[in-house]
Amino acid sequence: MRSRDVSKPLSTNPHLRKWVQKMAELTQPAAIHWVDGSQGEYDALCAQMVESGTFIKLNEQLWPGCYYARSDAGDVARVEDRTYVCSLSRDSAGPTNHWVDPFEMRRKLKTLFSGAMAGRTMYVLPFSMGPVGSPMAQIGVQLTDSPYVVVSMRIMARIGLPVFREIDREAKRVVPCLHSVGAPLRPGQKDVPWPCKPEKYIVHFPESREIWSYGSGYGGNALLGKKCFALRIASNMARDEGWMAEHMLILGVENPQGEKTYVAAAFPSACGKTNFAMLVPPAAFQGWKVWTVGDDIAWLRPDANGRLRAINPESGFFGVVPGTSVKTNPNAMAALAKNTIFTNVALTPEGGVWWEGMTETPPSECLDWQGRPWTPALARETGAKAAHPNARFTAPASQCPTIDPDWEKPEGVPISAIVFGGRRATTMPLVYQAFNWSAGVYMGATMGSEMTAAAAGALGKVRRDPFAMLPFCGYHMGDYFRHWIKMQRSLSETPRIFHVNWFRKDAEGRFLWPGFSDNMRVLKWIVDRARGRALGRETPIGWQPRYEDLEWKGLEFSRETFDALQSFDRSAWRSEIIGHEELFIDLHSHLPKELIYERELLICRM
Ligand code: TSX
Ligand code: MN
Repeated sequence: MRSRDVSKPLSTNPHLRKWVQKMAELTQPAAIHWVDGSQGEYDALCAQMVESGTFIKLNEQLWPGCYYARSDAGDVARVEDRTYVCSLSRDSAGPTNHWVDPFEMRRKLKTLFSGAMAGRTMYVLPFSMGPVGSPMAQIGVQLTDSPYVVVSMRIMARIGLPVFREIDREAKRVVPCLHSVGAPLRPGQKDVPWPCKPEKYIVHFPESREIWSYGSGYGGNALLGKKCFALRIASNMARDEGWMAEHMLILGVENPQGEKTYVAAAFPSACGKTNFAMLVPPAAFQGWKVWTVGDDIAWLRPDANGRLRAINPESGFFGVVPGTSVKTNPNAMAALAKNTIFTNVALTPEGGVWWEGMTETPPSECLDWQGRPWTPALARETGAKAAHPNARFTAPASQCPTIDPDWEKPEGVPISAIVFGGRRATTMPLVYQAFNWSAGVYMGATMGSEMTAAAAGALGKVRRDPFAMLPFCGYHMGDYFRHWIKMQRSLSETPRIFHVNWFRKDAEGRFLWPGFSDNMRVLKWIVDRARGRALGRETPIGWQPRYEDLEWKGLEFSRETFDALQSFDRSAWRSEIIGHEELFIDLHSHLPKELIYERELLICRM
């Protein structure tokens, strides 16, 4: 087959072509490559990265179609302190975002991007967040000098020719995204496996709907469709257009009668969101099935009948690897068994991958995520980890055994329940239901999670993370709460709202709840409540199941433990509400009055 001339534009859109030209003049790439999104192009880019040392091809027998990458040791996670929302006024970004004057930032970016792609290829990468042509989808074009980003984006989003066709057909508004690893090459200079720059900038212009990212090749810093577009920019679009861009998984619960109920859920990091999205019901739940629509982001919009419908704007999973095993998440393990890119895990001598928590017995030797020899003995002596704690798999969603048959439906799936959650050793019961929509918004606004060893800060301290959106809301958090309150008006039927906590502990520090598959018991009650066929008990904080309201088949779980798990501790709630107040003070000038009143009502009920 004759190879195509990749420098030939694949779009006729004059605005797009002019912008590409202008950005090429700014960044000075050695070549321009218009991405068609084909398998052949993907294979060629992977082969080129194997050649250059960015990728290692894994053992084809053990890990068919899989590649292995090690990032620079200083480029291993999102950089929240280098993430900016550059709205015209500081006030519209709010106190939870880093703000810089947009004119000043544009000047800075012009300098940074000047010649930034020298010696490299600039890829013109069109992507659709959401199924191509869906009325809920949005289109972006990312210019990037990273082939790793191009192949990762092919898994995480719909890219290439069908998207160019959409741009040309619809003359649809496109979100321009400029990305450079910030490591130009002089003529003859040898490249490194993971080019990047210590000084990183992840910049959003919410009014002009632009993203500029400089200095990083990793995850949410570089795959701009994900956090930057689908959450920070999309939250601005959603507020203006009457929909919602949320940090939520979407799952469908099918009962033995074949009835399907969809649930969206928001959890802060380290709560097992991907595991919940791919939940395997306990053996005793014969005929029940949990289907996966998405594990990270949901776009929700009221349909013509006022029902809330959701799409997963992504097409892949970018999941944390450590802790993922056949035991904790067999569906994720199946999804990542082939055609997957692994970043910062350990490499075994037979050309396979390994990470902490994958198997009970570690390999007797391997190379760690930085390419250094690692053995179990070394780990015992020094605590050295073979995989980086934020190591990732990038896998096609279509490979998940529980992927929902309707996951790519252009109109989305109808949402009957919204679940919030956090990691809380005390105070928060296993599950309770908000009295109504505004009480549910209060629940989401005051969400919190205890810090684990992975995050910086005091261990065990509750960190407020409203709607799990603290790092992802692209405007003032108080205005975002108001938008949630206002959404009720465009809904004929509001989804019921719940809070769950899989992590409550007893006085000896042992988890009270087995979690994982047994979360199905909670999920069943949630679905039954949402469909108006389960009972509960009214408490000061909301509706709770009684012991006899949950299905206990196949699990020995005492009424006493259940009572401890669900118990309401008045003094703990008193300090909890003081914690809410602390958050509200920061947002005070933009807080909707409904949330003030909800807090007052909660205090009164206590
Ligand atoms: O993902 C988790 N889920 C959700 C599963 C659908 N995790 C892992 C969190 C880190 C990402 C959990 N950890 C869950 C949970 O429900 N629960 C726990 C806490 C826990 C850990 C181990 C046990 C029990 C609870 N093991 C035994 O009791 C044997
Ligand atoms: Mn996430």
